[in-house]
Amino acid sequence: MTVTPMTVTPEIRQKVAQLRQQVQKAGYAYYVLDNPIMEDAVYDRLYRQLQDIETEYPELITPDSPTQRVGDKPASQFTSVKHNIPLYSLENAFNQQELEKWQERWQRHLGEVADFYYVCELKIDGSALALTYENGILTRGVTRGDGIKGEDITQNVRTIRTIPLKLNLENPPSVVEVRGEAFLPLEVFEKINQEREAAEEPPFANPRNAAAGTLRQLDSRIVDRRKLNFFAYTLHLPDSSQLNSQWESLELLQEMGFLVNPNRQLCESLEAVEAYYQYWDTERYNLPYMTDGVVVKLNSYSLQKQLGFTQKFPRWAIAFKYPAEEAPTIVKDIIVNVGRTGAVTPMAIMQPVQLAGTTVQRATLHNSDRVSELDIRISDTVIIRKAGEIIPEVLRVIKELRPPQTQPYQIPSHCPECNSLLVRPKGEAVTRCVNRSCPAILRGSLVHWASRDALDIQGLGEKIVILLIENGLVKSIADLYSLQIEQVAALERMGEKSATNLVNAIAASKNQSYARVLYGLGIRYVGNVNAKLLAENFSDINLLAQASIESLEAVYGIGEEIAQAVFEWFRIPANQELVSHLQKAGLQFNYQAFNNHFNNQKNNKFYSNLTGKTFVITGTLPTLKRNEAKNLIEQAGSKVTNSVSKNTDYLVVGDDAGSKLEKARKLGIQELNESQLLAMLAINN
Ligand code: 1X8
Repeated sequence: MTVTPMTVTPEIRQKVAQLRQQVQKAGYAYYVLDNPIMEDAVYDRLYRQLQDIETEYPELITPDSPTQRVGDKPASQFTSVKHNIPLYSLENAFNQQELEKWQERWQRHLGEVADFYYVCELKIDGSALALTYENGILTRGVTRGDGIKGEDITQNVRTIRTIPLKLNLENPPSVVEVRGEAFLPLEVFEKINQEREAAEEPPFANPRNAAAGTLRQLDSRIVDRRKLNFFAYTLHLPDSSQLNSQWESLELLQEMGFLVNPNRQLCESLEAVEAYYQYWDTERYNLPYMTDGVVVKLNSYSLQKQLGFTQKFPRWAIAFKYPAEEAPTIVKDIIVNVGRTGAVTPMAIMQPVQLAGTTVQRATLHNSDRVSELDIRISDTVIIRKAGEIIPEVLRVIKELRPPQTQPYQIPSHCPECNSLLVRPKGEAVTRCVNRSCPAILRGSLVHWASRDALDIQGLGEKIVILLIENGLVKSIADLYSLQIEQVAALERMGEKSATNLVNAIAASKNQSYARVLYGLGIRYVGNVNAKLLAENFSDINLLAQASIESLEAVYGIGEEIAQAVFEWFRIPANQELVSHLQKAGLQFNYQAFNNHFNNQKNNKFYSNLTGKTFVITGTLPTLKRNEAKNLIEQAGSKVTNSVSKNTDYLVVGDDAGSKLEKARKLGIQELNESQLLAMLAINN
């Protein structure tokens, strides 16, 4: 069969323009206004239609099409480019006095100023970006860099849904430059850190580092999944006479389609600025993103112009920072902690100190390289830092305050828990206890199993875990499920009531999802996000246990290292035995079983004959076009319909699935993703 190229008719052009406008408007309402104007399913359909036409007529694809946010291949590197206008940093004020001094300074510089306003904005803990729009189209996104030159990360910037690909302006100027802060919502930040800890990678110290790290990812598909966001705060137009103030700029940025932080305020005096600062000092903890201060700017552009810049800073703005969550203290001892994977983490034990609202007396030193780098010693004065929910860390040692006759610290050669020789594989930062029966490993595994994001067993904390192990009641995770109330009640400081509660909580954990169970097993690199991915793609633990490295890697989001780690975990006989014991105990090891109450179904639908079955497809599948999926299903003797009803046997679910998925879940219809669909079709052919 020969394919004749289609000619683009005016009708098609018009249809594409219309679809783009609809999809763009819906995206704007959803992401920027946080106020959706259509159902997900309707959006899906429009997006899909647009995508289909663009596939058929690639010559119609434009860079501002809403389908063009995520690139299909990673960049090999980023290029360094010069900023159109340099990015200055801000002078800091740490207290009221410094703020007043700043006001005196600019007033002295200007002479008498009749009246003025300040604009107060929240200072976002993120990474600054400079965006260039040419004739209204986003053409460049650059990191701050050193303020003169930055890295061109346009491909990554395009994935941020609150950055318009096209400005909402009737007659856009030839060049518009927009600046703002790219940031990670705290929820995403915490997820990323959990994943990193599961992978034994050091967590990001703060959302700023995490945002910067994400923006420098070469693969824009990964950036896309990280859900960066962006607040715009500076606007440069070619004709500077068009704007009179920062406040007007913010309003225009908003009209142009940007997300502008709503918590801005015009202030008539420094007193008003201080009140704003005080208000947000407590209120900032209720925001879904991190702020570390208030940016105060003189509102009037004419005053800004008269003041200009020093070598480093604008004279007309200042960052009024909240006190750093850092504090000095003294090291009393350095110990090592053996984790559930056998990894040895050196920890500093310190004189208790108040930090970010809590008393801190332990800080992580990460690994032995970090210990050598810091050259931390017992009796040293150190600065510790706490960011978000992370364990505090030692930031630096104040060597000037070191007393005489201290000794450099050396990581012990033997495990403090089981006394076996510790090993540090070549090229790795982590020192490990490799004794499989080290009590520290069992203890850590049980604590992890019971933790909030795993099986969430209330009352099973470290203290109880230690008691259970010391009394020989628990030698493996599976033993938890055969604990008797009397056994637990006999433990120190355990009554009948708390023992009953604990045994009940353990029993209740049998209802936790397969994904949580997978996470709880503590497989290296499998944090809760990866656990979900694995559960969705290998609907049953036996499929996962038998999966090849290639099929694991074929899951979108599962990389080589994770695939390798999962594969190896299931090759270890003790792990196979653990899974089998947990299965016998009644834990969930099946995705459908959990979601759709197929527990009691004798013949698993997954492998059944497909003749006469009814499928519905929703969302965008990763590789198959909808028509291709439909053809394949029909070849297997099933039919594909458009809407979900009680007669639907399977719902094939892609990205951005909408109301069909909701309805299917209500009806308990079995869900399949693309790889499951393909596996099922392969089995039936
Ligand atoms: C940095 C930041 C600014 C603002 C918010 N967050 C930041 N991190 C703002 O003006 N709203 S301005 C700025 C800078 O100029 N270096």
